[in-house]
Amino acid sequence: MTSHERFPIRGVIEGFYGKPWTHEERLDMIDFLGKHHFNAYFYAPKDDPFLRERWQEHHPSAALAQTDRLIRAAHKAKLSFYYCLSPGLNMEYANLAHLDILLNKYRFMYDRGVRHFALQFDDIPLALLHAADIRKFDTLADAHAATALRLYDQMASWPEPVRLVLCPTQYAGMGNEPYMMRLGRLLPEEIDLFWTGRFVCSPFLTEGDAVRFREYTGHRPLYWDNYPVNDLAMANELHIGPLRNRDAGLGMLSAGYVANAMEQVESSKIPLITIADYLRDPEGYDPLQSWKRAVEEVAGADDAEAFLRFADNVQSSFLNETESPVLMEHFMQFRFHFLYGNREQGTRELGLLFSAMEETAIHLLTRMRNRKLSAEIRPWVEKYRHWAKVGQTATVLIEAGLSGRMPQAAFHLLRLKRWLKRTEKLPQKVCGQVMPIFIEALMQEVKKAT
Ligand code: LOG
Repeated sequence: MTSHERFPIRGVIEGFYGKPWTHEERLDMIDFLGKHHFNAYFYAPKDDPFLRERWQEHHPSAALAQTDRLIRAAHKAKLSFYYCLSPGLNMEYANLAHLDILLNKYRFMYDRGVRHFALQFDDIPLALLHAADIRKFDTLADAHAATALRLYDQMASWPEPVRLVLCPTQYAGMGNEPYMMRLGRLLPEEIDLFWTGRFVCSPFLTEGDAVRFREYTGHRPLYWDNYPVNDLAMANELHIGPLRNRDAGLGMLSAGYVANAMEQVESSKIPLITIADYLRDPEGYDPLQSWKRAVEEVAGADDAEAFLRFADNVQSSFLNETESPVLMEHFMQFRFHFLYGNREQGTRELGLLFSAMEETAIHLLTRMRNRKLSAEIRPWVEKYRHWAKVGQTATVLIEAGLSGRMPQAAFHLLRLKRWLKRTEKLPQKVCGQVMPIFIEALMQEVKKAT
């Protein structure tokens, strides 16, 4: 094998569905990436119509002035600025006029200083759509390869060298799907192929899979990791936990690693710092240690403790199923006290726990220094505050029950049910099943007692 830099491409892609980042947010992110060991920013918001739905049209001139500033900022930060077009919704691959429009659109950005381009065919049908294409090409892979090769060939005549990256239509799997194998075989290795691993959101990325991908396709994968992105079906999750379960050896086995970020740009910085740590030193990477440092940096040293208390309850994702480990531990202890120890003391501690939870929520909502972060996480903190209220009501119910004050207990039971209803109406994922299970256990005790 030829010598190879570890993770040659270390990027972030603005590649989510939803409201694209603003110009200011992009400038801030580019600055952040430059300071954190990344070397590429991929401009690919799914909802910029001039990249995808209306790919044949020119960008409006107001947007272009901003793009110029982004390109300059990226280069100043030593990042490659990747301009990414997604023509596949309606492109006729056999149509030379379409190919010219596409080439001219890239050329337009080349003239503004861009040297890195992506051609994206994700999230389109796997079948050819136009009659002319069906006549000309055997398969979709042939059409995609022909398009990429023609573009690349013409780009080669431009004064300065450029890079081209392709996102296949079947970007998840093993790499041995007929489409992927054929595409890989038809394209030279220098055109990198994006790959999200076995799944769209892959719980693990392994060395074995990377080796096999190369055997099947002839390309080292360019990882498109769908973390921390939280669009579409994941919109109720806030992905602020650390990167996990990416093998240490991927650096030498891949063309690079690109993280798809969240619409919540400030919150994205937390997982992105852990990703930068992983990319810098995959063997030494320690998710929890890296996470704590990331939170300290983004939330600020004064607010890090409160943020981490909250974030412990908002980390479940396809990377990590464990939710609310600290809260869970408290509940286990409470059960011990309740069954075998000092019930009053156990209940008192439970009360303190839920007051601290509410205090943490209020702190983050009103006093956190990073106001942008505070605003982005608000819906999840609100849900957390609601769980605190549920917990507090549950605690006074337990106290009333223990001291035999049955009318009060009945009253607090009603209040508990009301808070529970309000809380369950909030769709944000916070505390996972840990709070519901605690309340369910309490309800069963109540049933036994009445
Ligand atoms: C899209 C991506 C989206 C992500 C997560 C790729 C290559 N494309 O299923 O834009 O943010 O999933 O929902 C995708 O992953 N398609």
